[in-house]
Amino acid sequence: MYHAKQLGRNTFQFFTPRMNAEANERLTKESTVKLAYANNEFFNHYQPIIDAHTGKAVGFELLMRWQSKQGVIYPDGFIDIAEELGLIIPMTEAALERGLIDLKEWHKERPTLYLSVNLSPQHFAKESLVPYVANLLKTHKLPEHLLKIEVTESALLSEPEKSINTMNAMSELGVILALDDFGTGFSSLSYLKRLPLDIIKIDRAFISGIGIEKTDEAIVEATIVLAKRLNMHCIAEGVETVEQLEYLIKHECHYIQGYLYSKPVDAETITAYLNANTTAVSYTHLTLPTIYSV
Ligand code: G
Ligand code: G
Ligand code: MN
Repeated sequence: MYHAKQLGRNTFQFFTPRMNAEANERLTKESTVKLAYANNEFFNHYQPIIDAHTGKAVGFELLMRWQSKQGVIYPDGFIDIAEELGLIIPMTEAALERGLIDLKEWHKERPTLYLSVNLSPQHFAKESLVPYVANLLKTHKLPEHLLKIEVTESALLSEPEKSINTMNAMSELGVILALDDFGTGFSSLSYLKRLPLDIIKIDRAFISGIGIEKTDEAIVEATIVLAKRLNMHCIAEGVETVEQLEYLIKHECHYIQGYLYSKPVDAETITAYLNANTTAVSYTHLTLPTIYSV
């Protein structure tokens, strides 16, 4: 049935032994994810978002990981299944709660740091999301603007009205909204007008073309201009080279996320960065974006 549905509705497919194997594999995977959730095997990594002017972190994106018996598994190995099982909501809530505890710890070093969290479309359509977040921030005594929520355009595909209501309520609460993976979806520019967005994250698919592909550069530049004209900030994702960094700074996108500064790392590593207060990297000395200078 899954196989036929994947090919579109109103169709049929003959059942083959290969599909049987696939269905079994899926079932096994589902029960492993359920068990992993019950056993608390999911944990948080964080990737710094750097202000290139200072070379210091302004905040961190929470990226979930799974410590399985086979080793660490990345989100593309479990998010789909967690969404299908409806587990993505409690999993993300648990991640957010861990994240806020870590953020409070980092605030001892620097109280302006924020946490940026990815929410799945399902979560956005849930009415209790906003009161849940409001309550959580209160419990942790955190100002609303230090939580950022990353949404993708796919949040608007299934239940657009509900999602737009949630976004408006979230924004009224004071939480900051970022549009993730900009340019990779169906990118209707009208969303930029309708949604209370504060940040556009330029997808790494375009950043990786800087210095290589004129089309990618055109898209990056246009996005930066668009964000500026709409009074939004830009964050460049997947920045890996000094050349990309220089290009972005020249075009006035100075919030940078990518391996050039740091891969996603565990909470203790972030605490260590902050305690060490590694020398800031100013963009006037562009040749030395010290890796890990948070
Ligand atoms: O590092 P990377 O492979 O970690 O992350 C891939 C994607 O997985 C991210 O773009 C994000 O959309 C998704 N993701 C990561 N963590 C979470 C989470 O806690 N909740 C949800 N819903 N998605 C996440
Ligand atoms: O939420 P989103 O899909 O944007 O998540 C960001 C993803 O990009 C995560 O999977 C993260 O591990 C990955 N990532 C972050 N920085 C870099 C980078 O510099 N290079 C590459 N290849 N991937 C990155
Ligand atoms: Mn993201």
